[in-house]
Amino acid sequence: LEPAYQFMVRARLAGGVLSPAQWLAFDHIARTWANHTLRITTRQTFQLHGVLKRDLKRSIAEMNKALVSTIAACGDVNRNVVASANPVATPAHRLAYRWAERLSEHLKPKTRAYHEIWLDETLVAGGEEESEPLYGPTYLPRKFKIGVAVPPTNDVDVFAQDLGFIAIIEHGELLGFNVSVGGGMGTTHGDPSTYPRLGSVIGFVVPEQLLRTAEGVIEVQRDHGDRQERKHARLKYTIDRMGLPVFKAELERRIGFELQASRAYHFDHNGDRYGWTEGDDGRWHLTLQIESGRLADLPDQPHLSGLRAIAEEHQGDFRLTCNQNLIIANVPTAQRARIDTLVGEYKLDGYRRLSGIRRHAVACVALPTCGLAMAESERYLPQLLPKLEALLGRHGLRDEPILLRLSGCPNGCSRPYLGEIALIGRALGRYDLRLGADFAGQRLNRTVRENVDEAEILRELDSLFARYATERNGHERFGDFLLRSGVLPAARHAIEAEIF
Ligand code: SRM
Ligand code: SF4
Repeated sequence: LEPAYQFMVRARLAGGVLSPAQWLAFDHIARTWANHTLRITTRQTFQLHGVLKRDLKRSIAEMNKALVSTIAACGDVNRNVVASANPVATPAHRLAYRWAERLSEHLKPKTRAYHEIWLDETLVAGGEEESEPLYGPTYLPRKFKIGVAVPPTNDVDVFAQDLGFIAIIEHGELLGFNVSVGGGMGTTHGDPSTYPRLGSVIGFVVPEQLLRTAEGVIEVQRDHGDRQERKHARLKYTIDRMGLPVFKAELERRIGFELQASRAYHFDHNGDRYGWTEGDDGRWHLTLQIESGRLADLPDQPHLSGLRAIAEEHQGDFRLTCNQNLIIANVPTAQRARIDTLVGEYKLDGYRRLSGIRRHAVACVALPTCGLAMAESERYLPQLLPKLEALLGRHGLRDEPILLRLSGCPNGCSRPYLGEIALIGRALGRYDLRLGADFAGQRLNRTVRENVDEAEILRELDSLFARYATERNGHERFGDFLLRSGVLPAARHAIEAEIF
């Protein structure tokens, strides 16, 4: 008798967009074969947890029936391409999203093995080498991630991506993209040869050069990435080993053109805007806050059912965000009131009452499903937040926006190295406390206390909040204050996103 092995299934949803019909398919799969929850991830897609081995094939087939694949959502290939979650604001935004979709499609593995294994397609002769012109027979040394950001919003944390594209839009026209390479978060406790790294901006390409540029970066990583030591296999280490100028020259040699000088851009923040916003075409978009991205039916918060009810009536689409939130997008004016009614009825209107820190809190899954977790994260957030809110309230900072990121281990799935405050799991109940990132995903934080428990974390933060409340300059952000005031020593090496 085989044990009841259970699996996590992750979908591929470029830019986090799905139709109401696709939403209903996910809802059905979650209720039938998973643990009755849907989990919005930090890469804008859904994960399903608790799928039993015998139900895996049915769940995956059902997703494919709804025209959603799980191919390359994991593995040593290009993963889900993330894109600014408000690509409907203007035509240029829409165009930037289309490019993200094209990247996703273009870089998808060509193998039919997925279809043969999961969708009962007839076996086709021919090796992977022939069928994978880009990845080749051995694929990449490691996972590879791409994000497309549309300034001034850096909701995709573009500098955390192996390859980031920053849309340059002037007078409503998409001119092209700045190219950022070598971002990545994961580290290993106690191993200084591993580190988080912000992407380096190496130039600008016009839209027609986008796909070839992405292929080129992937080719260089494929051929130069470390295949001996898995810990050093991500693109960030390849670039630091080769040196950025050599990497860039090799990229340009392969793609056959030189990158132009990078263009000016400015990011304001990396969060989501909650509530209703209007697009240029008169349609409306409602951003809801979903704590840790977990949609479930709790007795006082029937969120999963609420979204099913909305999907049954909604005429637009849904957009998942990299901050684990949800946009009910493209709502015609006439349907707004009905959506508001459903949102209220199913207690999805919490976004109206959020404290500043709750608006900007992201937590990775961690226990009980993540096999790599060293400490709690998603399940700890609801306990930690009220304590932080109480401290902030005491110092008159309840509404101050502060980026909080929790990860159950140093792999950094909540991109914690970009939190103004971050906790990174060491052991049950113990975390490294990191502080001092900026508010727009352009500066890494640094470790302030190692392996401390909640009481010590709260004590440390209480004294810092007290100073912040009295010593900050105007609207100075918490992370910036910590640096300017000298609470955090000046960095020994540059940590701002590098402009090459
Ligand atoms: Fe992650 C591994 C969850 C985004 C860095 N991540 C995992 C696994 C699959 C654990 C495993 O390998 O056994 C986790 C599954 C937990 C579970 O029970 O569901 C997991 N990662 C997640 C998600 C669900 C976190 C979330 O709370 O939303 C995110 C799913 C993304 C997606 O939809 O594709 C998720 N992971 C990230 C990010 C953020 C991002 O991509 O923007 C990072 C940091 C960025 C980066 O890659 O550098 C990230 N995950 C990792 C790493 C460390 C990689 C490294 O270079 O060291 C691992 C471990 C590994 O790959 O060996 C990992
Ligand atoms: Fe698991 Fe660590 Fe990722 Fe959290 S950061 S989901 S604990 S691998």
